[in-house]
Amino acid sequence: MANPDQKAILDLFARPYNATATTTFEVGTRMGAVPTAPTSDPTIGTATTIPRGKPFCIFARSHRRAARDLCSYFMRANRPSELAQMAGRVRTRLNENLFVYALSFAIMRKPSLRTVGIPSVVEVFPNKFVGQDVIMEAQAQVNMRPPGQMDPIIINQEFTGTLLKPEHRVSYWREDYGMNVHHWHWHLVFPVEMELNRDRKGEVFYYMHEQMLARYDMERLSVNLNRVVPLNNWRVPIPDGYFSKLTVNNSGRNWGTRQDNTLLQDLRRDDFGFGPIYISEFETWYNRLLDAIHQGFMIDKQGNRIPLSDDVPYKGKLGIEIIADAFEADADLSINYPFYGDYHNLAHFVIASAHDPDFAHREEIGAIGDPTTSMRDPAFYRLHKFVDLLFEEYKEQQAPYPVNDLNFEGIRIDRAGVSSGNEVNHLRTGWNEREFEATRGLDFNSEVPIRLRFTHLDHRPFQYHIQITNSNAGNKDVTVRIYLAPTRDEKGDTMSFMDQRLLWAEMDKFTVTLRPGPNQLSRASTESSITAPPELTFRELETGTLEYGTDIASRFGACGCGWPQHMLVPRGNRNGMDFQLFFLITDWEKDKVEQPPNTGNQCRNAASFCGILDARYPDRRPMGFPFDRRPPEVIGNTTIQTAQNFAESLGNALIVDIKITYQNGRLTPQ
Ligand code: CUO
Repeated sequence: MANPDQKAILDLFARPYNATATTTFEVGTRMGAVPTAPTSDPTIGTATTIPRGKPFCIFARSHRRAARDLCSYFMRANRPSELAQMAGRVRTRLNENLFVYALSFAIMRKPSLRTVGIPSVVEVFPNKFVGQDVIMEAQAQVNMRPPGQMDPIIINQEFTGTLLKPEHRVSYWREDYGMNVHHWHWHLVFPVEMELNRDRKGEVFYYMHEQMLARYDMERLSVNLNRVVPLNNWRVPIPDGYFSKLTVNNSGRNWGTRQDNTLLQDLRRDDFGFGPIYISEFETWYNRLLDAIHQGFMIDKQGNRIPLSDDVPYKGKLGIEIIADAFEADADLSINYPFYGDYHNLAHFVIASAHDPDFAHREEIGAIGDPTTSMRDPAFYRLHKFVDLLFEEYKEQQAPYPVNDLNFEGIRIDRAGVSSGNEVNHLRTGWNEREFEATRGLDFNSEVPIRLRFTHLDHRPFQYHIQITNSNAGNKDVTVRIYLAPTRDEKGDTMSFMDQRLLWAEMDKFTVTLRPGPNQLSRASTESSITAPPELTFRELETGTLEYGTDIASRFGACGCGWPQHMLVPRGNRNGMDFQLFFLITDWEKDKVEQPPNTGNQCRNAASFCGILDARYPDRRPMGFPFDRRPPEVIGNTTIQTAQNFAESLGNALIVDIKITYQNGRLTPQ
């Protein structure tokens, strides 16, 4: 049985819509300036300004302020039981999504509260993962079937559209529950304007989203789609519409939809506290950011020049971090928020409101407005590709890494590869299933579990094998970095270094000690530096034999943030698609980071994408190293034109050709 604290907390996550209240609604100003009028309960500040039943959108500044107020209130609790009491007192007056966000935030942030687990968001808000038809079918089963006879409800991968639209070929990826869970958690642990300045937050924003795009493009190439096109012209319509079929609450109210060929328009959503925000302002902000990149400095509010460089940090920050804080944007961290604007956050909002930019039709915003659902919309990737273009423009201004930063004297990779069962350098993908229960997230009573069965891509587990010779006299601590990219472009041609550069997806990164002489390393795919164990369900948390005081986060990987393990490998194709694995060994002496004492043991899963809670990002190199920059023109006698040249010119790197074969059916064991 769960401990009493866990039970009390789970009760707060269950049936989020099953409470009634009225809330006040306040109008803000341009850029979503925060409401200032006091609310009836000063302890929770502006938290009650978001009405119940409406979307909660961290991309809107007024909602971020509401979240900050509520989180500060919850953070006063010192024990889960105290948190449960405090949260229980205010719950009925708060927007359901805001409430769950702030409750999760406090449990994640405060070590003394981390003795309880957070149930999977799939079970808290099933309506953000399955369509209204599924919820109605569940309701029908509850009403009509005798108890004990409920079948799992199958979530059809075609539920939002058909293959008539080419973009739908990757909907299984965009609409994967695990990807969307990851994105919700990522924004929960790297929040904007929440009074916590996580180590290298802006750079993680750049890197995690850049990696998402690399993986999306790998998936697109697997299904014969071209790589995603950046949304660089807001004056022409967006060809691809999106109809999520999801609901924003339990009364069947839909997220806003976007028709094909919708033109983005100036924003006047006073329901979110926005005055007019013009498309032309985004162009101005973007041009200012681009100017800064090309001039090598940004301008702060006093008119000072703030230099941008990834080699020489400014007040401890790399240039990529300074740009990302201004571009994401975080008003508390931006070097000059009024000047560089709120580009990325508000861009989510402009796309989310394209169908009703002035709220004339009283339509809800689209799914791209909530991190729990935004990865479903094809426009999300077009927007983020555009965001990434700017970051890449900056990265291209940086000098190539000097060769002595890339090579590693005395360390040589002799051989490397992967094995899966008895197959070598051949990975296989197919379909698998996972069930969740929707019972507690839905607003009707059922004595038997309502099971949702999701189909998802998966792969056979595999092992990396690396043979390394250490010709130094003593032991060497090293970092092993492993990336994956497709070998060929859309035309079937081998890619140049610069073309393939943006497709390298991190697969793993770990430290190990090499003895002098030959070393044979093996590492399981399940240990990846980007993935996290699945979130815990209500049932697992309820029936777990967790003792009071156990740190659930460190024992069970309940931290949530992390790429889903089942999406680690891209789909590939039926004939066996060519990919390359890139292995690089670097010196831990140059990579290591001094951590604050007695911290850093919690939530280490997926550290590459999610950092470590309460600790510094555990790798000193710029994120994406070495592919974040253009390569040196020449290494030794080799002119660097491809990643193959690059690896061959460094003894401590190796490229291995592999195939990924997709089987259109259930993933079979070895
Ligand atoms: Cu994760 Cu735009 O930042 O969605």
